[in-house]
Amino acid sequence: MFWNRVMETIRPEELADLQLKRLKWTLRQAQEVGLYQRKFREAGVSPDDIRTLDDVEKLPFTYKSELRAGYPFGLFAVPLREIVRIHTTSGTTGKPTVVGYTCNDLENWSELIARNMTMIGLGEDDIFQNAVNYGLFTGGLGFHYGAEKIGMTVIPSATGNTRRQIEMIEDFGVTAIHCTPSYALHLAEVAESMGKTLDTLQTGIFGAEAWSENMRVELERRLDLKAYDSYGLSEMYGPGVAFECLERSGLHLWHDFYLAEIIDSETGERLAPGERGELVITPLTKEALPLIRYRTGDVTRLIDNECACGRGQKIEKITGRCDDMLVIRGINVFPSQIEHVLRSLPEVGEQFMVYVDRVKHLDEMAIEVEMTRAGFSGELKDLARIQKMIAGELQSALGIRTSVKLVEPGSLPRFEGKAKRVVDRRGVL
Ligand code: DLL
Repeated sequence: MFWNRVMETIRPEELADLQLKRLKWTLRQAQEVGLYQRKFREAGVSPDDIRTLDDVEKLPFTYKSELRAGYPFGLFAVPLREIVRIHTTSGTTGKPTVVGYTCNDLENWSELIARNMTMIGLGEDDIFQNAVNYGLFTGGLGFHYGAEKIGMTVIPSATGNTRRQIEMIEDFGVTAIHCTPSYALHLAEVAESMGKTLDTLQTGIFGAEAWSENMRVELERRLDLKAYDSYGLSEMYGPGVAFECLERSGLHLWHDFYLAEIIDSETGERLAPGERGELVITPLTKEALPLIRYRTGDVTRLIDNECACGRGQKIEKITGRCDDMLVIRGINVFPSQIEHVLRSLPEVGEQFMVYVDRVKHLDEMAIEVEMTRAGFSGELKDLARIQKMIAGELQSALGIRTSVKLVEPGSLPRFEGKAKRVVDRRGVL
């Protein structure tokens, strides 16, 4: 099903014309911003030099640090009186990034979420629990207005009070839920402990953090639903950048709103079609906060083959962020790869934590792994065997030696929003 069939299935030639037209508009919009006046001057380019879509390569990148430096409103291209909403990113280090929206920006954002939801068959008959943080985080209000736009019955449950969330699913007959995959796992755990099977739930929309295919298998089994991946970032409105269709073989990136490139994050060179690298996005319709070639830091590749659903360009499920990638004794490891291995092992319980240290100039990775209740009450010699088996699986999948410590079920942290499973203590005294 389509929310906007014309745009979702637009022919490639028409799309290229539209993208170019919108790119030129975005460049004019960017010229209202001091940062871009300076960047264009320094790069020796003028928006008039952009005559084809490939010319975008002549334009400078935009970095998150530049958005931070513009705190709070320095990058807005419209007067503050035209801004009707502000969101910010959490900003773990330094000032947060501030994102502003005009009325048109909010309208466009809802359109994107409406497309996402309609694409997977949701609509007026669905009861939708939006179990993400409402407030400055874009996941709450972003999904809320998109879901209302297509006439779903929206329950703005936000996060927290997990037992109450589970009661609501049951009492209101919730058919679709949106949360982070980490929180979905916690919901499953608590529902099981309450003896609830949540029979009405059919669809799970999970995003805002990287999650593996094995996590999908686990969530689908335990919550008995179909799980879809949702990708977005605050700088581009929020969720609504790319989303899985019913085929679930990649996420459709909304081609009339975003121009995507994949680059080598070290050299900044554009990579050949199909190669994996850093996703760079130029949004094509943003009034308040136009961005040119924004470095998302997210690792993926473009998939250009035709999708059975009839829509265009896709990206592969995000592997992680360039800056989340751990380099352990020269080997690159993403936390999502660790998760993928652990979730394939029935002996492993809910949660894990990864610690990286430097011991005598060598990187050491230690993983605490929660066991299942049954496994934990087993005999000591079984525990030793399981520990060895997990370390062996990790070694063969990742190519590095790790020390594994088995811990009691329920002893590691749970997450309501994005999970933080890696503690890198190298360089910290
Ligand atoms: O996380 C927006 C969002 C809300 C997306 C709800 C999906 C659902 P930020 O807080 O700005 O925005 O974080 C953006 O989160 O650059 C990725 O690194 C990561 N991320 C978001 N979605 C996914 C995903 C929201 N599906 C950052 N898979 C992005 C992997 C994701 N990583």
